[in-house]
Amino acid sequence: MIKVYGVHGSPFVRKVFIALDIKGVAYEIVRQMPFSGDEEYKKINPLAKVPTLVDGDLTIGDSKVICRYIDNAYPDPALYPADAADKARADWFEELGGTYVTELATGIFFQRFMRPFAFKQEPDEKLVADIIDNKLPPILDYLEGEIPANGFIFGEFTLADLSIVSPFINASYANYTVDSSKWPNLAGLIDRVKAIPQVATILAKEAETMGLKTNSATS
Ligand SMILES: N[C@@H](CCC(=O)N[C@@H](CS)C(=O)NCC(=O)O)C(=O)O
Repeated sequence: MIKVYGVHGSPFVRKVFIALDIKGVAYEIVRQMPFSGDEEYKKINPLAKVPTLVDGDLTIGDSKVICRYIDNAYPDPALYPADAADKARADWFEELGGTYVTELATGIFFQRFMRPFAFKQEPDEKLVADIIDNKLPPILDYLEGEIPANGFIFGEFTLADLSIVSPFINASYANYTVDSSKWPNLAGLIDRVKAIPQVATILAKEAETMGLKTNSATS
């Protein structure tokens, strides 16, 4: 059976769990905490990041690489668009979501959630305010122009939608919500992605394992 190394709550591991659940592929979760300095884990993923996927003889890291593999190996239903230009655009959104957007959104999550709960430190609210007031709005404006008012970016749901939404789910755990009066398309996409049954199931498991009081990711 496929093994996925990681934990509930990581925006990257979440993508892999949801992709496998939508495909109906069974998998075992091997609990691997990020930032744990686990030397054994580095033998299968020298970057020491989660997720890592093991499928028979194949061992690979990085959610983008893993999700591409899942989509190729288990094609039904497709989780990336078929058209070459759309595919490239989906890759762009996955890259953007997994880098800059994650950096900002998980910056809020790290300060307000991880610091108090995992490291018993006060959050740096100045840093959080700088992200919310200055750094996020330009990228939210950009995303707003790329996201349709209804449905998903490419009509059907793809991992591009999830890659954009996933970081905001983490930010919502730290009381940040995307203002639907300013960014209605993005806020709507977040709600539509969260309503997909396989996404809702994984978010319920996150709430359970992380002891969350669930907040909406939009307001
Ligand atoms: N590009 C990677 C990023 C994975 C990543 O940064 N995972 C975080 C957890 S959310 C991690 O393991 N961080 C540990 C570290 O950076 O040492 C992916 O898409 O899988």
